[in-house]
Amino acid sequence: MRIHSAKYLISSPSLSACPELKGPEYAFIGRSNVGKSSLINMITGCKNLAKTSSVPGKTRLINHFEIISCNDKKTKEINLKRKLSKWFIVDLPGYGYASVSLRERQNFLRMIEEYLRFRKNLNHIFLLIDARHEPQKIDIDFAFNLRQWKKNFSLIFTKTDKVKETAFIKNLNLFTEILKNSDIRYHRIFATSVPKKAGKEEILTFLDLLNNEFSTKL
Ligand SMILES: Nc1nc2c(ncn2[C@@H]2O[C@H](COP(=O)(O)OP(=O)(O)O)[C@@H](O)[C@H]2O)c(=O)[nH]1
Ligand SMILES: [Mg+2]
Repeated sequence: MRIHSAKYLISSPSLSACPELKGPEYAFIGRSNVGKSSLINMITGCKNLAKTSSVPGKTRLINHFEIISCNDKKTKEINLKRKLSKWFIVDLPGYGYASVSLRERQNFLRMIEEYLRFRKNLNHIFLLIDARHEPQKIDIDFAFNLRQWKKNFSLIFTKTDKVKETAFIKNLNLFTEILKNSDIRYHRIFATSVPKKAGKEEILTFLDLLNNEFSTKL
């Protein structure tokens, strides 16, 4: 799959404020600063699509992006229209940012929960985990929530360029072991690095598959 275009659509303070959209939607969720926005930019090939920041806690809204992709790499410009598909990416506020008040954190979580549980065209969730750390309770708790809400999700380990491979594999195994022991099922695992552009093609291929499944569901 090739990205034809990607554009910012809208930022919404709640599920009810989100626009009704036709087409599959994919949410990227994880701790504040885990690399959600950077990853969205890498996948779409648009450097400044989602706002990234070294200061955590910046995203406070549900941010929608509209993506037009083309399935056939060899498609000539003249045939392009027929092969294009429209889908959406959502950049969510990070959970667990300590420097905002407890009340504010709870409000974010409530907003995220409502969105993830009840968004009609949400086709898959990507839970982002920082590859540098051993399993963090807050991430495990979030995976628990996803199971409880009966949501399909995949894991993306981010910032793999910042950790030795042996340490990353250890962290990954510990994490998946905990999920396995708790009977939490996930679809796929991806390892990414934004500076190395690692994981991009794998995620795009998976999204293509999910897009096709979504259209047969209709
Ligand atoms: N080295 C490295 N830094 C990254 C990677 N992904 C994100 N970052 C950095 O981590 C910080 C937070 O990224 P951002 O995408 O804003 O995180 P978000 O809060 O989850 O949206 C920024 O300074 C990014 O440049 C990565 O794969 N490798
Ligand atoms: Mg962000």
